[in-house]
Amino acid sequence: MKDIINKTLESYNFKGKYLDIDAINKLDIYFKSAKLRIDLIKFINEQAILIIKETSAELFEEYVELLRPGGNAYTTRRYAACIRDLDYYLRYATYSMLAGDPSILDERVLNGLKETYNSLGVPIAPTIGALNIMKQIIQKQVSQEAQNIVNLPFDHMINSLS
Ligand code: CYC
Repeated sequence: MKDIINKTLESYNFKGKYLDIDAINKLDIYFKSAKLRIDLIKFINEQAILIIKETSAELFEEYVELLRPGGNAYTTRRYAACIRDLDYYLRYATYSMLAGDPSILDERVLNGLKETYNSLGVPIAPTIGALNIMKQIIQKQVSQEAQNIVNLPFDHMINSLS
């Protein structure tokens, strides 16, 4: 799991260089956004259950067939797995928002996920749909500045599954 600080230091250490102005500027922006990131993830943590509820409601409204016999979220076990997956996405997204880096998502969520989903018949398009819905639900409730922070993990997960 990496954040923007250790990723930058690792790269400059590897080159054996002092941090240059690019690195300093990047870290300066990151440190200045610290309070915003903390407030944002605090807000998301408090709203997590509602965000997941709303995401699943919109997802199953858009893809009703998932809940019908033959659908991937049909049966309580699969429905619960789907809600659990939504919770994973949201929780790891908050870690990544705090870190300012998406590598946490690669390591903990995305590596091998597409293959697992394909082998279990979990449809990718509605999963991407759910990530977009979740992103928008959060975007609607936060400032413009916070929206940029929210974009990073969701766009990263969406791109990785696409
Ligand atoms: C299953 N989701 C799974 C499985 C994994 C994950 C590994 C297979 C094992 C299991 O059932 O638990 C995902 N596991 C993760 C992730 C992490 C992890 C992300 C990182 C922390 O440890 N079905 C739908 C919807 C979608 C869905 C579109 C919800 C968005 O129709 C999800 N995932 C879904 C379902 C299953 C699943 C239904 C069970 C599939 C089955 O067993 O038939």
